[in-house]
Amino acid sequence: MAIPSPLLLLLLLLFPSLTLLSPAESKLTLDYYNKTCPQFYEIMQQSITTKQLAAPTTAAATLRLFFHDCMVEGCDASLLISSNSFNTAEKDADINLSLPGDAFDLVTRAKTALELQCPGIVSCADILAIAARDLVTMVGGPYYNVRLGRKDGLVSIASEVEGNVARANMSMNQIISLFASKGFTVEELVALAGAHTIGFSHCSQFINRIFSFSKTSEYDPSYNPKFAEGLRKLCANYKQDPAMSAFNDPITPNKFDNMYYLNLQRGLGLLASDQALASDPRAKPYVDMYAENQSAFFKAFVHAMEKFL
Ligand code: HEM
Ligand SMILES: *[C@@H]1O[C@H](CO)[C@@H](O)[C@H](O)[C@H]1NC(C)=O
Ligand SMILES: *[C@@H]1O[C@H](CO)[C@@H](O)[C@H](O)[C@H]1NC(C)=O
Ligand SMILES: *[C@@H]1O[C@H](CO)[C@@H](O)[C@H](O)[C@H]1NC(C)=O
Ligand SMILES: CC(=O)N[C@H]1CO[C@H](CO)[C@@H](O)[C@@H]1O
Repeated sequence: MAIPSPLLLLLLLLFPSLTLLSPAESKLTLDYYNKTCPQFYEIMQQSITTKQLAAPTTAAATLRLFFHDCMVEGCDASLLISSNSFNTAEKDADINLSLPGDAFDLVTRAKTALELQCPGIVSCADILAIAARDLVTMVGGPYYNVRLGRKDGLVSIASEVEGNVARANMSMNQIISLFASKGFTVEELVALAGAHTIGFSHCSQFINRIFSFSKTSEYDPSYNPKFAEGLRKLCANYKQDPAMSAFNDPITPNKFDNMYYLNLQRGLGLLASDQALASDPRAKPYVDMYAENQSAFFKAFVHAMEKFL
């Protein structure tokens, strides 16, 4: 991409979702690098496999990184831009504190390998998109098409992350309208949230659900009591050890499957935003459908992921 004109820059600042669904992006194609970098898929596959075998948390870290990158200014790898003394970048917004290093490391490694073969051709945004897809597939999830040709963004502003990224303590109304503002229906939101079938969350993200929850209950009564008890033990010392984390899916934590939805039906939703899907009348029918039918979940997940441009 050429250096953005001040007007474009202003537009991007005013309408952060502009790049997500703009007509310009419809130029993305499946075979974008076939001529300019024929080794693209092979190099990606190699970088991804090596990294995932060495660090199995890479899959979840990368999927989350891709999602967050896409929610702010479209999938432009702006999340990879570093801060400087004039600008605090997206990746340094406090919510990004927890974005694990493995995903950044994978993109850097793949980019380095690709630069050796096809200098200056492949964008980091496309690397991140393919990595997320291949890793989802590698841990048991469905394969979906990733159209290529994204340009890396030059704009990355921490303050834009707030409000564009979903928080565990947001109300269902807030989450639904956030996703709607990015072009996603409630059905798509519920399908995308199924990404929490892998990976983990830090105690700080659900601590208010397990200690001093209310006057009448020490923990959130929508938790399965045994699960709440386990989490209270796990997180007892989280202030001393802020890295302490729990699996998002306590039953099959490393497998991309529909267990997430079955968990929600049993009070095993880790985050408040997870559990809320199972009680909200707009979201619940999809939770129940995906809990019952993994193919339906995979089909909806594929459809929603293919919308991230
Ligand atoms: C529906 C609203 C959502 C909320 C409120 C939310 C919130 C969170 C939070 C608070 C964490 C834990 C972060 C940490 O402690 O490090 C997390 C982890 C994660 N999220 Fe979400 N998320 C949402 C939707 C999504 C979507 C749509 C995706 C992907 C398509 C996604 C993928 C992930 C993954 C894979 C992890 C685990 C990361 C890891 O293990 O490193 N999330 N999410
Ligand atoms: C592009 O390359 C991929 C991987 O090598 C291949 O599967 C695909 O068929 C190619 N597409 C076209 C249009 O040549
Ligand atoms: C939600 O959580 C964030 C940190 O994750 C915190 O800054 C914010 O104050 C919380 N909001 C509410 C309403 O609790
Ligand atoms: C499960 O979902 C798939 C995909 O939507 C559908 O074709 C199939 O009929 C569903 N199976 C059942 C038992 O409902
Ligand atoms: C605001 C803040 O604490 N940002 C941190 C984000 O994470 C990086 C490391 O990944 C830290 O260096 C920043 O200080």
